[in-house]
Amino acid sequence: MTNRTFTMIKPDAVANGHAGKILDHIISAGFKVKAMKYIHLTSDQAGAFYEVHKERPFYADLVSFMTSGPIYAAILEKDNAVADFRTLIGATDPQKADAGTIRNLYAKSIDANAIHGSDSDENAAIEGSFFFAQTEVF
Ligand code: 3AN
Repeated sequence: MTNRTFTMIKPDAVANGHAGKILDHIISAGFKVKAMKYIHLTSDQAGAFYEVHKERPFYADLVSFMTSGPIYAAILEKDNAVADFRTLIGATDPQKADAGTIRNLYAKSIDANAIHGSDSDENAAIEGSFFFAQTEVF
């Protein structure tokens, strides 16, 4: 079934000049960009986006990292989008990410891990609508 996922190319990857290569990797794997924006999150926005992690010890560092520079946020479409995209990006910890995955190629640490991918269809819809109005999705 064709469906959607949500991604962010994170501040580390943008600052390191990897955003173009990562986007090419995503499109070459068969994902279509349905919406995209270049945005520098405020602390309030990043805090709200990661609300589910509020009690985790890394929450403050995560919010601080995600506001350290601009990101690309995007809605992507493909058959089996959520699972296939998680496979494409690799494990959260780049040391554990399979060879050839985006995190294996472009991420340095578990907190600065280059890219986000939704973990369920439900969260993909929630996260996509956090960033985009329906009129911005094509
Ligand atoms: P994923 O992005 O792989 O779904 P989540 O949802 O468990 O991972 O975590 C959200 C983000 O929080 C991760 N992308 C990573 O940047 C950060 N994070 C997760 N676990 C840790 C950790 N143990 N230490 C530091 N940052 C973490």
